[in-house]
Amino acid sequence: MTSDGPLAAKEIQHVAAVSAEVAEHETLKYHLLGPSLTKAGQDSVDQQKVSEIIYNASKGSKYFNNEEVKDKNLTQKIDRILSRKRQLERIDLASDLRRADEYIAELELSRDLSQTVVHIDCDAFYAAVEELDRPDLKNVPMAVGNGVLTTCNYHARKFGCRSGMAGFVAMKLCPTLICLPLNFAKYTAKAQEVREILADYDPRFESASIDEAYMNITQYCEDNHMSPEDVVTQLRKEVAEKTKITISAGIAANAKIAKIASNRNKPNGQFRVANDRTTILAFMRDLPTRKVNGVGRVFERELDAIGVKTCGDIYSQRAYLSKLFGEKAFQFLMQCYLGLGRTRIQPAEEYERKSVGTETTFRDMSGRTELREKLRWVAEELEKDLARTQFKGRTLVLKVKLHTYEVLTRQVVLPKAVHMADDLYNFALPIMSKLEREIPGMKLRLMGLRCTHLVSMKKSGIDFFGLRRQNPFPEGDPQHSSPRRTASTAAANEDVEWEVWPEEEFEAAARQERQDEMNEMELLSQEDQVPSPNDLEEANRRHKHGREILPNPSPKKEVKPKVEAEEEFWDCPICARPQAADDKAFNAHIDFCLSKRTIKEAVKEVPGMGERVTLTRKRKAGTASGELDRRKRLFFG
Ligand code: TTP
Ligand code: MG
Repeated sequence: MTSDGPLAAKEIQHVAAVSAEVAEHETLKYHLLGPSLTKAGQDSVDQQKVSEIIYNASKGSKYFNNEEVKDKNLTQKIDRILSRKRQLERIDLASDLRRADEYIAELELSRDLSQTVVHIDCDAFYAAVEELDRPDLKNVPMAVGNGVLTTCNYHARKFGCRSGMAGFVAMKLCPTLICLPLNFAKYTAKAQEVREILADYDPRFESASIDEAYMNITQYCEDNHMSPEDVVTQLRKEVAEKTKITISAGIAANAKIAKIASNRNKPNGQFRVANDRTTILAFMRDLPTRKVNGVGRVFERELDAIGVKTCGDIYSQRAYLSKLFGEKAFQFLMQCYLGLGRTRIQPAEEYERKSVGTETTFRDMSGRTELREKLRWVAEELEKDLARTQFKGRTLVLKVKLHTYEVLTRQVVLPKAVHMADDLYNFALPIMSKLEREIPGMKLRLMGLRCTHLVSMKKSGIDFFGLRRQNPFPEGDPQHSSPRRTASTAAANEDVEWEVWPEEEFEAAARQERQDEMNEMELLSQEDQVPSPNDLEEANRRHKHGREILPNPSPKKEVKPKVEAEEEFWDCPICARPQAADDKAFNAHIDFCLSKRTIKEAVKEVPGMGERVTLTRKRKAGTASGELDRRKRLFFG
């Protein structure tokens, strides 16, 4: 060792410490860029500069400190993932590799290229609606929302402003930004005008939020002898003429790709990914993972750490994914790599809900009376939500966020299904009191109540297996949480595990991540000022807004033939289940049953796959049969 050896070692240590700090701040700065980093209209923005401004503007705030803690935790989690990966690299993963390849083969069998799915999304929606009343704001940077921006027009986006950003940060990026207050009634009315036009193209379109929807235009193209591009051009033109706002659209073989594609030519544009396997694989290959609905900020960083930056990178890591991220993530990622997604599009109200809940954020609150008043208010909100969705809950979950940002949830199984505010309050109160005893002087900044194990209050119907649903959850049966699950259980069928499609779960998780970030941002914007009750009310409405489910309007252009007869059913000769007495639907069902059998036989013939098929039947989601069952829903809705 030379004489300056010890010094060099110290220097190295110092440099390492500094670079670790720099790296830490880099990830934090990236984190601070916010939930809507992938929003359209920001290609020319210098994100480095934006992140510096956000960093400096929020430094020292409670929000900043919390983000710093979250970022450190994530960095530690990533270190654990990497060390696990290093361990795995030393062992033989041949069986995992084979399993992944078999899964790919199986997914390929489920690939459905027969449908044309469109995702439409209004451009800068709230801002566009406001501009109709204030045309003078069309050509200047403008945003909607005061404490936190809900959106901004494309001029403002060039400065780095975007939804989910604290207003005072946005003003630093663009000092001339004009911020308008929210007016939900106007946005809801305009959304309804758009939806009325969509119903003419696909009466069974699926609203995904206030300004976006999925449609299946296969039938429309066929009936009108038009190409998908022409149909969508016509639809966009019609929306622009009648509602005076513009929409963008993505056209693809499934919902996942259509959603990614609708962002490609925003604003006022459309993009099609052809229904062709090679085109789809090429499209996914270079796509950054974050562009997929369901990959949020956290998952993006975890994937990046193991070298997965694009969906194409997933393939080379396929043997590790299940062990590093779990089976569901493995399935979801393989589907992303292959560009597979659901083709079933249905009115949002037909989805079975797993839970109904509400939560509210506020400035630090403590004290027996205040917390009880807040709990009462939350219970009343939940009663409204349950009434609208027509559910009662058998389990009640209380969620609180402490002033330290720690989130706690506690749940109770109820002796009966409840939906009234009094009951909700009375059952939640003991849980909250227990928390108060555990945490003396408990100070909260968020409180929420959620009902799970839902019991439907709706009338019965026929499910797509042809099984008649008679309000299937006897109130004393907490096991069966949704009509879908009971239908599955009652069917006692080997293929019924179709209901959990991993993308749904990942999309829900990413949505939750965005909402949590929006809440945090809101609190940051309130740190220096006392929000009025109005501000709080507005914030709570904003969180809910857009996820309200309204029935689809009826089509105006033509009355489509009724698909189902009211009370008559025919038995399917293959599966023996009753089906709606309608020629077309009945034939489609028989085709489906036959094709299912053919595919099963084909799968069995692939060497080494017979065993796999048996295994996958036990698995919850993403199986070939699962996809077919989904397709079947398309026929029967
Ligand atoms: P988006 O479609 O996400 O955004 P946008 O329509 O404003 O812009 P783009 O052109 O990129 O589609 O959301 C639709 C509306 O929902 C948006 O105008 C405001 C509201 N919104 C919120 O209230 N909170 C949010 O976090 C986001 C993202 C949107
Ligand atoms: Mg939009």
